Amino acid sequence: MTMIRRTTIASVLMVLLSPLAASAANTWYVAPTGSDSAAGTMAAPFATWGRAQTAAAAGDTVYFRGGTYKITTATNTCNGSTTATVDAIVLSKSGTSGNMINYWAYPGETPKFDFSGITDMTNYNCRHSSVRVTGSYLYLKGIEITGTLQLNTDNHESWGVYITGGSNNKFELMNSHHNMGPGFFLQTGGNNTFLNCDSHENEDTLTNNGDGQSADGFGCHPNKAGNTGNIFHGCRAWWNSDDGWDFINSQEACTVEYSWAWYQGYKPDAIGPVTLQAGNGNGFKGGGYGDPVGTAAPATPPQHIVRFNVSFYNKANGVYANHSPVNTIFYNNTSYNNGVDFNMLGIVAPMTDISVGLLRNNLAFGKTLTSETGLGGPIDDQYNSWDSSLGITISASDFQSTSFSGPASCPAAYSAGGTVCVLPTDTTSFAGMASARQADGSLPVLPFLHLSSTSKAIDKGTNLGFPYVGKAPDLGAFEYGATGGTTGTGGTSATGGTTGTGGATGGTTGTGGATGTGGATGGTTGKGGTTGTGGAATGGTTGAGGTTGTGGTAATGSGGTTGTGGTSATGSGGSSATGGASGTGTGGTTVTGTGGDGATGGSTGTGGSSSTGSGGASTGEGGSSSTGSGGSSSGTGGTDETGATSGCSCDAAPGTASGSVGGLALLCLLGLAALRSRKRVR
Ligand SMILES: [Ca+2]
Ligand SMILES: [Ca+2]
Ligand SMILES: [Ca+2]
Repeated sequence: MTMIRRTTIASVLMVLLSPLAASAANTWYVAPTGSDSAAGTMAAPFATWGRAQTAAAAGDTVYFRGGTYKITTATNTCNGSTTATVDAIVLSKSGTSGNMINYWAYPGETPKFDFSGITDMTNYNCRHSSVRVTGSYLYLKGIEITGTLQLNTDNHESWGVYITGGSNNKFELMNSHHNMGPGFFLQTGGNNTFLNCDSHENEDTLTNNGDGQSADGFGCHPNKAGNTGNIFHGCRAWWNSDDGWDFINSQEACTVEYSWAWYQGYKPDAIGPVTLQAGNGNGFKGGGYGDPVGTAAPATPPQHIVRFNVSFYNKANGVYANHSPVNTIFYNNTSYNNGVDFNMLGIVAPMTDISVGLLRNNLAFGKTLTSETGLGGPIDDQYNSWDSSLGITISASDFQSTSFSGPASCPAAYSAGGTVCVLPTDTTSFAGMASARQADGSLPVLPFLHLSSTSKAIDKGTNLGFPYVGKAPDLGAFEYGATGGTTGTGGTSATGGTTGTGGATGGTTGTGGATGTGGATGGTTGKGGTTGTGGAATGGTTGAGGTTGTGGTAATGSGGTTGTGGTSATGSGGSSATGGASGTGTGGTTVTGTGGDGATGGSTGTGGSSSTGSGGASTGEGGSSSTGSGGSSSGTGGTDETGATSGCSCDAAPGTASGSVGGLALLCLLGLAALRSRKRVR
């Protein structure tokens, strides 16, 4: 009797809400022990990524359980060619804006995809791409990629994660290593975000122009006009045979920020380190088109952005203009003990050497500080540590620590799919720079290359529009006294929007803008957060536009890299928030919360609209004792995770339930759940 009644109610709901039912997100599971003929549930997971892709629709989440997925076949064959390309996994199905397809590690577990078993010489004796991304609006998180092979010497590199057409994708906490080619390589596509990813110990041993010549940590080479907005934030590249980051032959600009690179140009896992002659060995390569200028150069070459990065102990250059014909933008980088710390070699077609680079607030120390800066050309070089007008000479005492050493040994020599040498638990090797990330995925906070309290680099920079502490920005990547590190709080909870109602009909507890905090009130070590994504603004954590949702509560600012806590900050609530009206209530509108001393927190929070209520999209600037900004983030109220990162230009996470649609969808989901539970019992 009870069952009949439930069924009836569910059926009625389904009929009434059927136009919305299709949008209800599903969750799928994949496990090394699964089966592709299973239902894809937690209890009966799929076995392969491909099967999960077939099942997943826009808005769905696929969870990969921990363990090793040993891949031995590709989706195509070389067809007799030794130079064709075979793809092991092709992600060709797209999500949509606001409804990405999520491919995520199951929380707390590490799914490892190992491609070193694709050794069949009959079918696969050509180039390999392990995870090829042609789809858009995909969100990959927490997945380990390893073992991409080269099987002959007829080619350049193979590729770990290879983006050839996909746009608006997000790659977070991905770990790509021991591939015979770059860990990540973007060839075509725009607005792809790489957040907190690691790429290390990659070596293209069999590349036809020399062992190690092309295995970069991260390659960004968008080859189509309009492929803008590709960005790397909070990533690390170490011990790759070629370069950490390489932007050669790009039609549009790429950005790398708050990222670290070291030990490039050496053979992975070989103690010494052991030089690879063919491996270039640069930390950050800022563009260029080869020498002589290659045919790939567009009429107006893009200006790549390289800022707030740390580069050290790379074989060749820490920061390198790499024959760019225009001024790459180099701001606030720290470069230490590389062959040359800043090499600004540019070129004018066809092959006249010049000096390029828009350089501000950079900090060089150890070995050769700069080179190729006096060849003429457009170079614009001021407020850097080597600028004689600053009157300073940097020494070790300007840093909390410059102590660095490689590992004493590795468990195994390099091989594709081999063993990582320096584990996250090792806080000694590499000055701890390869050690575990913080809980939110941001980089660890360590004394290495942070400024000492008496550092001559403090306040020697010029204001470039980024948050800073004290009288002026410091030189280098780590602002002294910037607190908050990774999770700075901006001002004291600046509130954006007080009485905004999100969504009139439906939705549950929509929150517009969720307790954002920008700037910081104190880091763990009281040291500046270079990588602080303070106030990774969460714009509504659980569905926006609820009936009683408050629009734009507590704007989220970003402690950001140099965000400082507004100790005496007084967050002021938003004003004139307007409630939702019939499904399009905006929550937390037009709020200008002030957080922190002179910091502003939260503005323009909208909580929930009829379908995609965004709440608390706030541009909180908060929290620096002087001008630390609390976050320039646009929190979307409908997001289930984060509204937007701040301090960085990272993509916002996808929105899910929102406004009235969210409510209806939830009801519908309940109906679906009821139906599914019965179905699976069968
Ligand atoms: Ca190279
Ligand atoms: Ca390279
Ligand atoms: Ca300062």
